[in-house]
Amino acid sequence: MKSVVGFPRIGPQRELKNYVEGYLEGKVKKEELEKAARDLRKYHWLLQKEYGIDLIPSNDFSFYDHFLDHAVMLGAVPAAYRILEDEIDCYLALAKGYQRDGIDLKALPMKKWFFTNYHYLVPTLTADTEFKLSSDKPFTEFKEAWHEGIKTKPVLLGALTFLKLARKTGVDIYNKHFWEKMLEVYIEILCHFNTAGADFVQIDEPVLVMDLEERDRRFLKEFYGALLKNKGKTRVILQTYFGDIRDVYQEIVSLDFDALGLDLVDGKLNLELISQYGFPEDKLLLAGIVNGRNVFRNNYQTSIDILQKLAHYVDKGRIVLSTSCSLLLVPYSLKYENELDEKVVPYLAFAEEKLQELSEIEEIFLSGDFSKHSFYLKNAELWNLVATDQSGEKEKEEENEYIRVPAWEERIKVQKEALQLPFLPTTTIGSFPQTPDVRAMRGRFKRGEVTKEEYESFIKAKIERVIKFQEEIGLDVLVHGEYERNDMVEFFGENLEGFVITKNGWVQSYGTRCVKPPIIFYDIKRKKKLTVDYIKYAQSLTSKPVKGILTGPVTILNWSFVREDMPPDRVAMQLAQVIKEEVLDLEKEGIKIIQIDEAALLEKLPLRKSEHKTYFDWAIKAFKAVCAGVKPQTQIHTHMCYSNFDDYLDEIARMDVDVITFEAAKSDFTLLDGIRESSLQAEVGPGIFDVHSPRIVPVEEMEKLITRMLEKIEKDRLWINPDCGLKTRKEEEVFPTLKNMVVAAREIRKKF
Ligand code: THG
Ligand code: ZN
Repeated sequence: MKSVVGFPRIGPQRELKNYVEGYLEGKVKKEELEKAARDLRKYHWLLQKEYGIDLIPSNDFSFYDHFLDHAVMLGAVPAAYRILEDEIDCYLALAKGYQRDGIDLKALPMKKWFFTNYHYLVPTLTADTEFKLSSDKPFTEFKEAWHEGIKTKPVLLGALTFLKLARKTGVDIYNKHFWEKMLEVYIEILCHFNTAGADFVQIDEPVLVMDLEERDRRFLKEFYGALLKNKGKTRVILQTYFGDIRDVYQEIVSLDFDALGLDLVDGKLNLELISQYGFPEDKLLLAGIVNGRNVFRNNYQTSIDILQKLAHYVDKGRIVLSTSCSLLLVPYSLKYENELDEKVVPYLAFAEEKLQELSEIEEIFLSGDFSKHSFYLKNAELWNLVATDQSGEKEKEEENEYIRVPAWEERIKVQKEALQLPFLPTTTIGSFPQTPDVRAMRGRFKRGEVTKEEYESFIKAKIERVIKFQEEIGLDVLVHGEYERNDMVEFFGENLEGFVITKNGWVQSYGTRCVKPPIIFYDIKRKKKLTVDYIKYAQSLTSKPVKGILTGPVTILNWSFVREDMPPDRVAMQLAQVIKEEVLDLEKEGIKIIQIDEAALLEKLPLRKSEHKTYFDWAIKAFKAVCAGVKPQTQIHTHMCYSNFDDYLDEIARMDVDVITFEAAKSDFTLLDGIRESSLQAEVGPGIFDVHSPRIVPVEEMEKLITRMLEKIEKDRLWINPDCGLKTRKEEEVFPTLKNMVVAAREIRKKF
């Protein structure tokens, strides 16, 4: 048998994005939106059926985010939003906010989904939360598929994952009084599926791969002990992914689940757990062998090895082949890629190709002598071709070879002398709004409708305009606006050697927003300067310093797909070398400030604390390798976002940057206390307005904020800037706020 944990839902051509955005803009009718969603679901189900998948998921579809769907279904949303009676409107208000007709509802905050680039919406659980079955989405989808002749496996988010990942104010999630009502809702859902004739239900508990405590184990026993008494004829799968379940394996196998889904790609230890503790004879084992987080073909030899080991403990008939996690994290299909490097294509498998892989592996596994099977032979030949010995090539450098000299205290003096900036210097993070004309022009250039010269003079005109704007409002450190870049990682992927770029390899990042991660396939080299020309041009237009903006090695790595036989630390160091070449070229051209963005430094931080140190060691080493060798008077900035880095300030201090800007406006200043108490020496720019809000922020509000920040951070250490890049905003939203920001900084300066 074959199972898929979840399928992408944005549509092979990002159809859902256009429908949802169209609906929000009032250009698409609700019926059209609903029909588009039904069509997509049908397409996903039939495709999986075509490839012979036995356990096809439903309720993995979402208009925006599956975590929000789940919160809505449990009734765990603030009453204020119910003022919108229409189900979809209420749902989208939670996702995007709603400001109309005197109603002002804010969007829920977002957070990264484990170590992926997917963001889920974070509901808040309070003492007022009243759990109540509030949506029939899972049942509707089940019926819809049944109508197509497919009996799906409905997917539900598990209780512990939901409780642990939600925000809590004033509630103890482990207190039975709090979750009793939620249990009733889960029971009600199971009963519904029983009645509807569902053979399987999949409950996702990815938090089980994290470090867990005794109270988590107790919760699992109590909650699932009670829930599973009500499963009736429906067989319940406990699905885990993103790692191994070492802290709860024995508890889980002793519960009355009918099947256990284990990730055998990210959770190598799962195999050991089975060999150590055995696997119950009454359960199915869903063996997650096809990587749901990467775009490379499966190595059949590796998978067969795992399956054969499993077969010592579980009879073949009870092993179900599965993806390691939901395929939400990979693009749809290679059939939309007609311009890819032909040498690379055979090594790639997107969601659709992964379905095929499940079929092939099953066939090989069940055939008597697998080593003669044509699928096996073909796959073995493929991987033999690229098999390289990566072990010998690793250089044996030490982190201390990357120490920047002189030390920060000395450097910062030299820099202050060289830059002559006022105190509370004002700047932006790098990108300016990518207005529709910029996107349109890039599209035309890529399609060959305008020449390189036309495109370049268009970009230069944009740079000229934004430099002029920044001078007019009086910013101290200017940027060139990044008009030449689509995405801060894709751009570097397109212009460096070693990467492969797809045409349509979109992956949902949040809601209707997608990214197109570049693929690292070869050794990385810089064949030409990447950013120097435009930044140099921008600097030629002004006497103020223009900050050169680059993406750092760890972020490029974390937002790319990387071959599984390439050790990440080694790829990070290769990336560091090419970014360093770019830094030195910028410096040579007279750029005095260089920002190396590490927006995603913490994204792939391992889920288990015991593995943090190893990660930080190589990630920080790579970052430092970029900066070592830069002149003392060249000021190195970095920018970080999307993570709670309060807990990692001492690690961040090790990056030894001169200035760091980050998102703080929303985190209530606790971060500033943390900074004061940490070993971080750098000057800091805790963003003073939230770039994700379209609101124009008044001068007085920012003055107040700066005054409060000055209670925590000395005046000579504080920078004034927005909390992130401005790429996704509209000019009319941010230009006035930027102007106000500069005025606010000047007003405060006057008070000293
Ligand atoms: N780049 C990459 N990953 C990211 C971000 C990024 N992950 C975290 C965060 N930023 C996610 N935020 C966004 C914000 C906007 C968009 C995508 C992710 C976006 N995407 C366009 C869309 O969906 O229409 C498509 C991209 C494009 O047109 O170039 O707007 O910055 N790698
Ligand atoms: Zn940011």
